[in-house]
Amino acid sequence: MNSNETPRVQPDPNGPVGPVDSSLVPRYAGPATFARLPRLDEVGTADVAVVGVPFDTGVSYRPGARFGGNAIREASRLLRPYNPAQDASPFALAQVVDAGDVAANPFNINEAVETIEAAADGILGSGARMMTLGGDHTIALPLLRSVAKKHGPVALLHFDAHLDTWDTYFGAEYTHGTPFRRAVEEGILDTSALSHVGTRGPLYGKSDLTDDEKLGFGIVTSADVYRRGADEVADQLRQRIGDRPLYISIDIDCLDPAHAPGTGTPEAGGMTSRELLEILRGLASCNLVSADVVEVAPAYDHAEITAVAASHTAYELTTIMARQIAASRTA
Ligand SMILES: [Mn+2]
Repeated sequence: MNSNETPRVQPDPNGPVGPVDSSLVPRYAGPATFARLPRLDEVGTADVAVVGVPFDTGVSYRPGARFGGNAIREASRLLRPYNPAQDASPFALAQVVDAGDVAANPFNINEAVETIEAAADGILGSGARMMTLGGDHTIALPLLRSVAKKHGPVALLHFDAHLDTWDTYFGAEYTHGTPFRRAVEEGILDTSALSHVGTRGPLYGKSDLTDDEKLGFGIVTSADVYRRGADEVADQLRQRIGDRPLYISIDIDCLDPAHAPGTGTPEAGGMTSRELLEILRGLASCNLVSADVVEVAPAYDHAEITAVAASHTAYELTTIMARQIAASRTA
C-alpha cells in the first residue's frame, strides 16, 4: 500500500496527520514506525520528532541496545491514539512523526557523539521537540549539548538504576556510565534541579554517592519510590523543577528486571512500570523540552516485556510534549 493511500486516524482534516487507522489496517501489517505515525518525509514537518539512535558502542556489559529503537517501534504498534491517563489525544494535538534513525558510527565513539549532536541540532533547530529512542546512555550527552544550545542549561530528571556520573572507564570519557558527569562539567545542566530516580544496587564505594552529590544531583532511590509512592515523589520533583526547561532521560533499567529484562546492566529491586508511568503523568505540567528512552536491548527481552514498557514510557512523554505544544498555541 502506497503511503498516500494509507488510511490514517485524523480527526481534523486540517490538523496533524495521525497514525495508521488500525480498524482498517491490521496493527501487525507494514513497516513499523513509532505508534504507526507518519514518517517525517511523508508530512515534511514535525512538532515532536521520534528519533532512533542505534548506537551501543559505549556499553560496559551486555551489548545490544543498538536494536532498542526498532524493538520499541515494533512494540508500539499496539499504542492507541487516546491517552486516558492524561485525557489527551497527543497525535491530534501536535504533529508527531517518526524521523527515522541517526547514522552513528559504531566504530568511533567520538565521531558518533558528534554525529548525534549534529542530528539533534537539525531537529531542534526546525522547532521540533525530540523523543529519542536509544541506543545506550552515551547518547544523552550529545542530545543534552544540543538541547542546551537552544534552551540554555536545563533541569534534568534521570530515571536509572545507576548514577551514570562516573568519570571514565578504561580511560574513555564517553561511555554509557559517564554522560551526566560530562554534562555537568560542560555546564549544560541547571545544577539547581538535577535528580536521579530509581537508583539502587551496589556501587564501587561510598564516594560514588558523595561525588554525585557534589555535582549537584539529588537521589530518589527505588526504595524511596516504594515507600513514599509515585504521587508524592512526582510532587516533590515538580516543585524542585518549577518552570525550568526540563529534559527527561529514562534508562529502562530504572525498572525492575521483572518489568524490563531486556537491558544491558539489570539490577534487582527496581520500580514497576506502573510506578514509572504514574510519576511521569505527575510531571505533565513541567516544561518538557525533549526526552529519551535508552538501554532497551531486545536480545535479552522476553515476549517484548521491555519494549512494551519502553513504548508506553515514550507515549507518556510524547503526550506531555504534545499537550504543551497545543497549550502554547492557544495561550
Ligand atoms: Mn544509564
